[in-house]
Amino acid sequence: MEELNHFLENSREEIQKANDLRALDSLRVLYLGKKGEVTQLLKKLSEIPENQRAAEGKRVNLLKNELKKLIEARKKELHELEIEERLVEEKIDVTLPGRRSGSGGLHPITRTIERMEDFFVSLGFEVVEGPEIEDDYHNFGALNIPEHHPARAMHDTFYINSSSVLRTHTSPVQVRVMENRKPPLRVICPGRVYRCDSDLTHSPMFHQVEGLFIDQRCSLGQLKGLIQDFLQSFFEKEDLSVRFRPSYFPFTEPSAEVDIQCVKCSGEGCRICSRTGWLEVMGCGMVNPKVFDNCGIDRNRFSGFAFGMGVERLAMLRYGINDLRLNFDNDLRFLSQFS
Ligand code: 2NL
Repeated sequence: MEELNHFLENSREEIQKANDLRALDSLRVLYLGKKGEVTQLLKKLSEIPENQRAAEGKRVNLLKNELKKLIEARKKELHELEIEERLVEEKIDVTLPGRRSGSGGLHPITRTIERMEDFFVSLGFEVVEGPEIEDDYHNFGALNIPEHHPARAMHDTFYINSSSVLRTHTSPVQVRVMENRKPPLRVICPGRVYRCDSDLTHSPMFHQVEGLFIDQRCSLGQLKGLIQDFLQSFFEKEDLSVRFRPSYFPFTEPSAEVDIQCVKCSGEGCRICSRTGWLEVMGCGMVNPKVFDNCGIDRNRFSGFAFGMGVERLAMLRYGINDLRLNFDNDLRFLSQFS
């Protein structure tokens, strides 16, 4: 009897010491399992003299039930402890501000294109897009760019095969519009263009926005007014100075390049404008009648003007981006400044 009491006290301590359900279950197996100590005791009852057997059996059964109770109680305790621990561990402060998922923004080039489109759309222009792989005729021939013109040279144009190129400007989109529709026409053509040229200020892929206006009587004065309004709106400066310098493009006659007063030094002269006070921002002109002939528009009934600009250059001037490559690196440290 003393032995059994001793065993019970020992077990009680061990059960109390069990720190998790797995340790507790090991004890249960040790005491009450098939080969457990109490089970062994019950088996050994047969070796006890018959007159003591009933009393001894009762004691072992009591022990067994007591152990069962102790283990159940400890199990409950451990369960409760575990719940308490989890409550502490998983406690959330619902008054803390949430972690917001960052929202992206539009790329500065996209934003610039949309800004340009918005201006012209507000004046009744329609945005038109076209293929980036063009045939030689739509990219060059129809635009009166002769066979020997430097723009056709191998070093400027990515050739896909002898007659297909990556478009070097978005003008072929407008050629297709002229071929397929009847004037009056007002279209604005944004998109990717490609030139085999890569250095600090040239990227083999860049973006252009070109515009075309065709009606019965179009004047250079209308073109100048439209371009000046656009640039003053784009740079948000009502009194921005704009000047037109005579130039040459095969597809326009007369042609002009457009300068604005330097956005950095306001014309004082600085590094950005090479001390001239002026920045070249686009080209334009009256559509060359030869282009009308090529595209099936009656040169005697209609006249038109066109213009083109590089998006990267205008985006960089507007946002103060000082390295062309930033536009193509997709570095979030740069991009997140535009969201
Ligand atoms: C520039 C100059 C220009 C055009 C583009 C054009 C298109 C057709 C007919 C006539 Cl279909 N002209 N486009 C005209 C003058 C200038 O772009 O410096 N672009 C970046």
